[in-house]
Amino acid sequence: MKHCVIASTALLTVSPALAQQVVVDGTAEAAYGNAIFEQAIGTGFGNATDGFRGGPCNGSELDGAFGIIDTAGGYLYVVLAGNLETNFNKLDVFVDCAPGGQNAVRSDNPDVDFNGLNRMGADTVNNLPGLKFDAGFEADGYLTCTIGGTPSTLYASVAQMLSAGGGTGGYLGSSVADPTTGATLIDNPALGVQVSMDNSNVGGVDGSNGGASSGAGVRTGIEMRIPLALLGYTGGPIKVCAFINGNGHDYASNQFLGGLPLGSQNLGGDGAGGYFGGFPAALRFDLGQIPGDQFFTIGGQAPNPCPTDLDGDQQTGGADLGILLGAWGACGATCATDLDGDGFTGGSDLGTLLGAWGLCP
Ligand SMILES: [Ca+2]
Ligand SMILES: [Ca+2]
Ligand SMILES: [Ca+2]
Ligand SMILES: [Ca+2]
Repeated sequence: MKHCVIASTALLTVSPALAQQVVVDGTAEAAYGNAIFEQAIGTGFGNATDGFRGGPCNGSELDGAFGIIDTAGGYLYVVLAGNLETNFNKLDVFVDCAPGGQNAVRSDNPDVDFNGLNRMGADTVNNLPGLKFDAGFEADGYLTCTIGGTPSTLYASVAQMLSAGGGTGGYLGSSVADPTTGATLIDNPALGVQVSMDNSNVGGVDGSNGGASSGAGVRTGIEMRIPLALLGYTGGPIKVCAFINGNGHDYASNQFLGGLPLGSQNLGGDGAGGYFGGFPAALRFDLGQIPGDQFFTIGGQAPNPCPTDLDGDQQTGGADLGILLGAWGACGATCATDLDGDGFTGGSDLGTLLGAWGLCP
């Protein structure tokens, strides 16, 4: 049993008006700051080139990870930048945010997504291993989503991952086009969870299947908002392991956040591209045996060092001033120009911008 509170690490500072700066629409707004992790290898599950926000998408890639722990508002926000092919491939997301949990996935967790979580777990009857995480990563919660059909529809489920198995979980629902943002949105008010998909990215990594490639610059993909209370959050940084998986949660791609080493092709079921299928123990690889961390950590990063750089060119200047003046007044949904978080873009924000004029620190 380990404890995920790391007292020496400062949490990301968030403004009280964060909810006005972050909308679950599939885009990492400025409030997310820089990517925590950027993908470095080409996808083995198809380079996405279609460019439709909510329509069909022909590839799956995970280009970058963004996250915010909003302790004031009570939510974890995560953006997994990239694409999810509209063929019902899966995005599997594991969250380590509390003491205990599962370093080796069990097969007696809640039955969600056609028992897909437990399909990845160990087979205790026949003594076969399941999916195992890096040392020190003990998942407490699980979220999976998948997209397909006509029109393209997103589906998602969540589950607890308790040290001794059991727990609760269930289906979150299917997406509708959000009337405000146009995003593909699943809103589950009973649990407080929202999941959105923006599949418009055509940049990021290529389809070189393990070759050197960069996910830098992509800020659209799957965005989720999960109540910290639902996660059993106990404070400190939160670790996330996310990867693209096959239809039946039984054939892992090479798109992991944090990433796999250069040259890595799809892990499949055995870690080397082979397939087992069946139930459970469809995945039998140990991420602890693969170099590097196949997870990323939210919290403990420095806050955005240059929030006044609204156009991302590493300096605060005339273009940023223009953006701020153009947004003058009550804040819209994605209000990066509301630098003091009071819900308005106004004089105090202008003063902050002018005071930061010049190159970013
Ligand atoms: Ca967003
Ligand atoms: Ca844990
Ligand atoms: Ca791409
Ligand atoms: Ca590893």
